[in-house]
Amino acid sequence: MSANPIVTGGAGFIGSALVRALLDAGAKRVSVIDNLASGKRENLAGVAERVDLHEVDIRDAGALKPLIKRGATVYHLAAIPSVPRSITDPNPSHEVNINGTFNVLSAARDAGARRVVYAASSSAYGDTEVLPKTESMRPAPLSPYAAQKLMGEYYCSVFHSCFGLETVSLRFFNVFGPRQDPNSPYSGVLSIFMKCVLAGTPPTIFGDGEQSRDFTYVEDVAELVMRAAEAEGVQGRVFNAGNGNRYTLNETWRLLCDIHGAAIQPRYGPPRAGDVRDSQADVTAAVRDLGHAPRFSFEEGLRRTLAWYAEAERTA
Ligand code: UD2
Repeated sequence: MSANPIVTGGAGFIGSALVRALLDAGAKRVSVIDNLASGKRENLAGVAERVDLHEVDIRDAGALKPLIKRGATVYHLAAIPSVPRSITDPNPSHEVNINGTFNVLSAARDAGARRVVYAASSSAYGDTEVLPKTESMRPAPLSPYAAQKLMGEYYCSVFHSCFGLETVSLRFFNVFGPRQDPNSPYSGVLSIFMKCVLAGTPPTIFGDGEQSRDFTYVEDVAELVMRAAEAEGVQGRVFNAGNGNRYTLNETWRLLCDIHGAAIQPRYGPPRAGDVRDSQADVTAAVRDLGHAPRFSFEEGLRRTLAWYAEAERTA
């Protein structure tokens, strides 16, 4: 019998979407490692009976080690995300994103795991002169978070070259969708936009709103992550996990208002430290080598996400 897939951060927004996708794709059970700092049990509602949830912090190497099984595929998504949080309070994000990743890779190596798929970040690129951003460009992180996520990639590649552990790093590009928590000062911008449009209140846009992002729908990311676990000849490599488009925040807010039938002017505040100006993925390598095939246009992703938040508010 093959080992159950393991998802670190599996009670989080992206992790729980991946858990659902793995179960839909035929996994009997999924093992989740999550300290429930930002992850939530309710994110696994409806699938909890097929999930073994281990409330363990990846900084705790001793507790982590026995949970990684021989032959298992490990999806390493546990992290402290957020550019601004890593600037306000860099220590915890350093410890989780770098030391925790090292612990996951070490445990995977020691156990003889089959492969580790790592959630890297598009922030690694920083500001590039050319768009879209391709994997061959030199990384130029602009924040501790970006540096930490890049270090995780380097560790993945070195665990492959030095220890023979199969790893694949995917640079996630601004993932959005159902279950993204809008209630923290560090929440992703689209979750905040969703909350504002439903409440009829203006969001605060940091800067002039002309910064752009390649917003990627969470189900497309989950699908790509699973493809990365199976693809041949990609061990040790790094791929963009984006949609391939980019929208400014001003365009995005307008689009969301149009979808909802609202007309609300945003507020503007000072630009945020550590922010990247423009972000757009070249997905050529992911399409060619991983079979990446995003199914959701940005607008369709926005519609689905808005419907989910509206329903969550209605039933709260
Ligand atoms: C970065 C990464 C992303 C992922 C994420 C995890 C880039 C380009 N992207 O996302 O891939 O790793 O980190 O946290 O580095 N903003 C507002 N108002 C708000 C909140 C945000 O204007 O209330 C702006 C923010 O200043 C930024 C944009 O919205 O320009 C996106 O911010 P975000 O925090 O959603 O994501 P970002 O781009 O830091």
